[in-house]
Amino acid sequence: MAFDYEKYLRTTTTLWCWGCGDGIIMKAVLRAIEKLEWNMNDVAVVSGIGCSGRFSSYINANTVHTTHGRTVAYATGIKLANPNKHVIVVAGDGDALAIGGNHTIHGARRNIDLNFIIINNFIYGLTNSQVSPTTPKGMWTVTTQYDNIDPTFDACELGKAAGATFVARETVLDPKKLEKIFVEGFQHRGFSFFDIFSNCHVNLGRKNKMASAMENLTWIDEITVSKNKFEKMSAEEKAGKFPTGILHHDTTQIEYCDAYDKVIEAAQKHTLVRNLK
Ligand SMILES: Cc1ncc(C[n+]2csc(CCOP(=O)(O)OP(=O)(O)O)c2C)c(N)n1
Repeated sequence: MAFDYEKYLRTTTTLWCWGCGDGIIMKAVLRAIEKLEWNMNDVAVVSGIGCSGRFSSYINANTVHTTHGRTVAYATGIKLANPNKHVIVVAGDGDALAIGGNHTIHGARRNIDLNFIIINNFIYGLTNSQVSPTTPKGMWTVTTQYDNIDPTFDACELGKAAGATFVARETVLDPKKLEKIFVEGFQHRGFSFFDIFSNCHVNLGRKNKMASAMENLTWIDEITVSKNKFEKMSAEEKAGKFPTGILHHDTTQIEYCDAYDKVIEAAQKHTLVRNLK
């Protein structure tokens, strides 16, 4: 039987461009929610500004459409006040890694139980193609009209270095794999960091010789390799490629709401966390 997406949506009309990968990611999120049998009353979706920001408008859950770059700050407050709710955070690469880069780092560092999904389309999509921290070197954007000279961020390396305890990358080319890593990561207690490669043939592709969704997706296919294959490649072969799959999973670190409970307990007993038995 076909999956009933409408059950989870406020509207079946979405305003993403034809062929945009954002809908593939949203559907994979919804299938993961269904698989985990989460009650939508217990789900909060926090998104920033941008095409990716529309997630919170479409999904029928507890939602906040926040300011650009501040998703993790809002989500941290929601999670600390409601530690039993499932919080899904959605941000574009500009939102998560440029204007909101600082919040991303500190959310990961605290290991708060957020499911942080970066929709990485390598560009500022909504505002018509400004350079982002993941725009590849040599690509044209409206703010780099003689080509981008900035080195490209590897978001997963950043997430891992900052302290995220679940780090995974997938692409919209394989919706089944996407669903699977969401199911795995959503169950992880701690900061789950997802770097999801998506196409923006309209604002990245148009000026970079991949004006159709298929051309943009073909390029994404070319720059990604499964983690197992990647590990066997030479440094030369690895250049410009990104491994996919679960790249890091550490279950030994304390989650931030659990750590904060200790602060509450210490305050109630007029002692210090270190003195608790
Ligand atoms: C503080 C602030 N600065 C700038 C903007 C303008 N703005 C809206 S969306 C956007 C870019 C979005 O790009 P990205 O975060 O990569 O998300 P995408 O649209 O690609 O999903 C910008 C710069 C804003 N809304 N707020």
